[in-house]
Amino acid sequence: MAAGSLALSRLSSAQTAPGVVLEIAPYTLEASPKHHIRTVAYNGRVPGPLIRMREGQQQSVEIRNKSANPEIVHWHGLFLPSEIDGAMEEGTPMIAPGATTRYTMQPSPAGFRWYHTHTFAGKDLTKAQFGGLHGFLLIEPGSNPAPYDREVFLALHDWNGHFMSSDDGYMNPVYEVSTINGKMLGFGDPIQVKSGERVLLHILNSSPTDVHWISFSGHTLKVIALDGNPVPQPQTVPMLRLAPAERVSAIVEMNNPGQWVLGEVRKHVQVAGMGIVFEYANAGGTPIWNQPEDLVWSYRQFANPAASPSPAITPISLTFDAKFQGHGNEELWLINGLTYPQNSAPDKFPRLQAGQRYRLILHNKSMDDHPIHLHRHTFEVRAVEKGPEISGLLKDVVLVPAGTTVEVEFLANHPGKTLLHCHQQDHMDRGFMMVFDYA
Ligand SMILES: [Cu+2]
Repeated sequence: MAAGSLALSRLSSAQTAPGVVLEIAPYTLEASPKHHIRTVAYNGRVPGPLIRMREGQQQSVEIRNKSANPEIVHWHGLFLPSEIDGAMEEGTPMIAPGATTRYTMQPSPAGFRWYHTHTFAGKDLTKAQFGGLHGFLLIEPGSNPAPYDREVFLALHDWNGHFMSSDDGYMNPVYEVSTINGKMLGFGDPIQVKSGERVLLHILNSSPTDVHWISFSGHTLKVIALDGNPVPQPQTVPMLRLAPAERVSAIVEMNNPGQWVLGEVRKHVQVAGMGIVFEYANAGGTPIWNQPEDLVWSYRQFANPAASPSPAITPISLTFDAKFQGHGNEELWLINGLTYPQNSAPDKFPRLQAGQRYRLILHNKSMDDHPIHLHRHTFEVRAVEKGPEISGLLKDVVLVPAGTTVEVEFLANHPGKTLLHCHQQDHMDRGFMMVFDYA
């Protein structure tokens, strides 16, 4: 990345923000005194450091790979050129073991983003997103109204997975350990709060494969942003659902003194460790968990009704399905009947035109739910769940439940190779990807 280095030295004295340095190296995570997980991490911690950047301000980045395998850092939710976005399928170079890469970026859009590895795991459920290579990234807007007293960043993650054959014969990862910010419930430091505070929670699901359901006992969550983008209709909800790679930003009024658990609603996942204690100043007693009865979530409640018929939009129909390869074997994932990279040959998919608005019709014929992520763009969710069309819900990941169709629109205004894929690592590894090219 010689060009990147030159750009760095030319700009560093003028307008470039102080550099972000990420060092990728082996690390042993202590999820609890009985759970030591050998993994790879950024800067010797899981999650990696919270990175704050200013929207539009030139930012230098240095990535040192001190691990034994080639690495790559994807900046999830940003509008970056394909060469640095962080997917080899788009042409970003891998960083060889022992190598360092440097480049500059112009971070946008503002909001809660994240960064993570974008490598292949295959049968090794310690690699790629199964490991510790993920961290929070906050792109601060030019002006920050900050109507809250404090921000708390939480990352949900699952560890020590192994493949298990499900009823339908497909192989799915199951996990022994689940954490929030790298710790099992009861083994991390409680989050200290004060009565009367307004806390802005930024929650990331960095799980390699699993959807998570989160509630905060004794409190409600006012959702103000999804995937870092303000929602048109903020709502107070009893719990959150986060598919892999999704983010939820929610305000909590700290008005119920005591010690409370924020955790996974499904008991077996909380027992595996997914929970964290919030402790009010001077509160005694033991942490309380109130078990909700039902799982409740809807994207629709945060959106506006669709206003008027959309202008000229080009539809692109994408059908997701699996090819069964025999009982107990891993299935192959197909988009319009083809797996990656066969599905991304120039004659197979439409080449996007810059300036054109597209509607992706995501038709899930399979028996699994898929969190679909589009790189380098934000999309607007237009059709989801049952009911009329919606507008104003801006995301970069959308969960497409089994047997349903979800429709999203995006403006093709960032020319360059663009990856669309299922964010479930094992699905991605088995062909659930495709690359759009456009000039
Ligand atoms: Cu999937």
